[in-house]
Amino acid sequence: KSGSRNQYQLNTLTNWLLKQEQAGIIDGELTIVLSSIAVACKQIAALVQRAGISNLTGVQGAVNVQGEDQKKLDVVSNEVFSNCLRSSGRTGIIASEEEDTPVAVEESYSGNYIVVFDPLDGSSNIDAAVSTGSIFGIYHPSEECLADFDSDSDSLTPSEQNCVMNVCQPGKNLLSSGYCMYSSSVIFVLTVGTGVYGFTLDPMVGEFVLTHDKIKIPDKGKIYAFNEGNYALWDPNLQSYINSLKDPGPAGKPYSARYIGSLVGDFHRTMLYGGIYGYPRDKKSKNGKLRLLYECAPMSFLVEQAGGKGSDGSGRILDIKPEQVHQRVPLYIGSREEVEKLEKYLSSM
Ligand code: AHM
Ligand code: MG
Repeated sequence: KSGSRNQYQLNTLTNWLLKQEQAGIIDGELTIVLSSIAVACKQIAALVQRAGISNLTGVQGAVNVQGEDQKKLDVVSNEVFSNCLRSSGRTGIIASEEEDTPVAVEESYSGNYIVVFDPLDGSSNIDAAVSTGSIFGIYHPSEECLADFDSDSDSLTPSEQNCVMNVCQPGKNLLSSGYCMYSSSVIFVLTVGTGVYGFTLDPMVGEFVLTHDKIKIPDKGKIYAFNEGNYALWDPNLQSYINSLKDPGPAGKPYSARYIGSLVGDFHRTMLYGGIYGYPRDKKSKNGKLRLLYECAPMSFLVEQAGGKGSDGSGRILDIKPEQVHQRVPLYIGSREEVEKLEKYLSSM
C-alpha cells in the first residue's frame, strides 16, 4: 500500500534541504539560512499580491544610494528580507541593493554566512502587476579578500570596512544562489552547487513544492531579451549582432524578441526555453545597469549550474572580483551557444 502513502507525499523545499544536509552537501547552518530566505520570499509574495489593495503601490519618497526612486514595496521587502536573515541567527553580514553599505548582524544573532540580495528586482513593474522577483547569493567570510584589502582606501569605520571586504567576493566563491519569481505562480529556484532546482509555491498548503528537477538550459534558443530602445546608444558590433538575429538572410528564421523588463522573469524564461538575455553597456552607462554582486553573479552561478553561460561580453562574470558593493557590469546570459556567438560579434573589429 506504499502507493497510496506516496500519493499524499509532498516533495517540499524543506524536505529537499534536509536531504542535502543529510548528504553532506550543505551544513545545518546553511539549511537554516536558505529556509529563512524562503520564508522571506513567501512573505514578499503575499505583499506583492495584495499591493494594490493594501496601498503598497507607488513610491516611498526616498532615493537609494544608486539614485533610484524607492518604491514602497522596495523598502518593505528589504525589511522583510533583512529581518528573516537576522532572526535566522546564522548570518553575519548582509548586503542589499536598497542599503548604502553592507551591515553586520548584531552580535547576539550573528552567524557565519554572508548574504547579498536584491529584495524586489524589477519593482518598476509592480504598479501594473507585472512579474518581479527577489535574488540572493550566499558566501563564506573571505580570508583572501581580507588580505587584499587596502584599509586606507576610504572613509568607512573599521566595522564597515570589514563588511565591505567580506562582501566583495567574486561569484566563483558563491556557495548558493537563487531567486524567487512573483508571477502567475511563485517559483523559487536555487543551486547549492549541484545543479539547479525549482519549487512552486502551493498556495493551498503554503509550501514550496519541487516542480523543476535538475533544470538544464537548452544549448541554443531563438529568443533574445534586450531593451532595444537603447539600440542607438550601443556599440556597432552589438548592433550588428542584433541585426543578424532579426535578419538571418533568406534561408534563416528570425529570432523572437521577448522583454519583460524584470530580470528574474526574463531570466527564468531563458533558463526554461533557451535564448539570451542582455543588458549591455552603452554611450550613457559605461557599465550597463545591472549590479555585479546581487544580480549578475547569482544569476551566472545558476546559469552555469544549468549548463549555460554568463558573460560581460568578453569573459566569465563569476571571475570578476567586485571593487564596490553596488558596482555595475554588462551582462549577457543564457544558452551556451548564444552567448558564445554574441562574444564573437563583440570581439570582431
Ligand atoms: P531594479 O533593480 O532597480 O529593479 O533594476 C533592475 C531591472 C531588471 O530587473 C531589468 O532587467 C532591468 O532593470 C530593466 O531595465 P530597463 O528598464 O532599462 O530595460
Ligand atoms: Mg535590481
